[in-house]
Amino acid sequence: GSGASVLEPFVGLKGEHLNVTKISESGKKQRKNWTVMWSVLTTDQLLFYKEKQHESSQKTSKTDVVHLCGALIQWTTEKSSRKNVFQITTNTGSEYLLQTDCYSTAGKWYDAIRKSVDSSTKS
Ligand code: I3S
Repeated sequence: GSGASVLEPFVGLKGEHLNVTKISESGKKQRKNWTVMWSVLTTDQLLFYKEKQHESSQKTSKTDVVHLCGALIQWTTEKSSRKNVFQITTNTGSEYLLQTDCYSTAGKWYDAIRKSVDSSTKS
């Protein structure tokens, strides 16, 4: 059906505000610039929107798509002074840091993204 790519078990993760910064693009270091993004996880992509998306809304403000096939995800305490920071490295050499002050929220996203990485990388 429609929306089949949105993981049903991750209902609680359809969208949430997370702090995000892209620190590398195609292997080239970027200036760190933390931004609050409305983040949506699908089976093989992490989508970042400037604003929360409403299901009725046709307009989209998607600003970045992170392809999770072949990506790496790891917790890091070295790349930021913030707490609960994890890094996603894509197979094209882009690096993102994601963070939220709530430990359980960060853990929930880490686990779900890792599952998407694993399942999209295997298939
Ligand atoms: O890794 P850095 O350079 O210490 O990251 C900090 C900077 O991005 C800083 O901005 P300026 O470069 O304009 O000073 C940010 O305000 C900080 O939040 C960054 O450090 P954290 O530890 O928050 O990731």
